[in-house]
Amino acid sequence: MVVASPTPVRHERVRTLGVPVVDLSQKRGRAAELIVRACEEFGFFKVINHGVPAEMVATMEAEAATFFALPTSEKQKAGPPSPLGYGSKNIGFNGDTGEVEYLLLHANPVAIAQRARAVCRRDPARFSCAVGEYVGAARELACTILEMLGEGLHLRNTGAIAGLVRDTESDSLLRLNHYPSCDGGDDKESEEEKENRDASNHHGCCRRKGSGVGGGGGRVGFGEHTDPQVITLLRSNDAPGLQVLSPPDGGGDGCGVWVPVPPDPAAFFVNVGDVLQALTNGRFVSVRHRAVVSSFKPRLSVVYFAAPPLHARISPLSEMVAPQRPCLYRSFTWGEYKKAMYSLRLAHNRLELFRQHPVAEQGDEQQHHLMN
Ligand SMILES: O=C(O)CCC(=O)C(=O)O
Repeated sequence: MVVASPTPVRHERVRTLGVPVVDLSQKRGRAAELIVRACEEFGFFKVINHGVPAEMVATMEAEAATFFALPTSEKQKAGPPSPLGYGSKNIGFNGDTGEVEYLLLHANPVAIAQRARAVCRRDPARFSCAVGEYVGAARELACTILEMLGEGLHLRNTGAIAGLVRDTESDSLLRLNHYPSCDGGDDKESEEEKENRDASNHHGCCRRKGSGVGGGGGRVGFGEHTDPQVITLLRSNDAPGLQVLSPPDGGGDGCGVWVPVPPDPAAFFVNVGDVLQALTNGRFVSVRHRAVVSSFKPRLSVVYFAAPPLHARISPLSEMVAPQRPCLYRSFTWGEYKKAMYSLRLAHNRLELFRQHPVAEQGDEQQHHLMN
């Protein structure tokens, strides 16, 4: 029987590190190189000058804020999460909890319009329109980034990965997350947070200190996990909370450090998902990340998960496999992967379930390749 690796035990270490920034207005070839490097080293980067109109983003955020401001009984009419729909504190079906409420939507227009009737009873069309436009722009940005990845990796079909997300049957999702502030909604900033914000404005990185989740005794909003899809595009208001693990897979033995990501409402944060790790045969690593609850301000994040269709078959791309780099993963459909994911806790390393047999169980030829 194959058993997924258990939840990692990690020391609570938080450290300042700048995250890679990719300016999409620079020469495409250079931006593509930077994206490939960021995906290899961090599994994570921030994009600026991305072309998504600020008004569209503001409209989406306003819709999210309006929904989360409703009385609980109203919000519950859009739940319980199946996994789509409104949920509070419980994440998934296996006992994960956090200080978060969320609305998970399928990104296809028909599903958005249907859910809108429960989410925004006063004006469902307004909600569908805001979400539909945002999802369209996020999908375009995700596909541009994936095409650039294809170019940077010198794939024969540079559009192959983006094609999975452009497919009309793509299983992409949008999640709206709302994290309350630790002190119940007071927007006052502590001295330490003010210092962090000033530091991040100057250096592009955050200087949190101390122990505990987030280095400041914060609580878990959304626990440690990787995203299962191809890539994720996240943007948030100006409240901190997102942290990524460095190295992206923790480096084994729980020795990774948590890197707080300073918020930037004008930017998108992009992370490699499990499917992209499989497609690149482990060259890119699906980054472990989490959200901690800020002590001074509620956090609102809007997250687009770019996914293949359920029936799409995923296996390492032929250009990513070589005698010195044997195929790490067996092929699976996105539907199969999702099923495995829903049976596991948030923090499990689910891609391990799809690893090829260990070297000792493979043929002699494969072992010979590995030894050379
Ligand atoms: O809200 C955040 O910053 C992180 C959210 C996240 O990781 C998720 O929704 O999967």
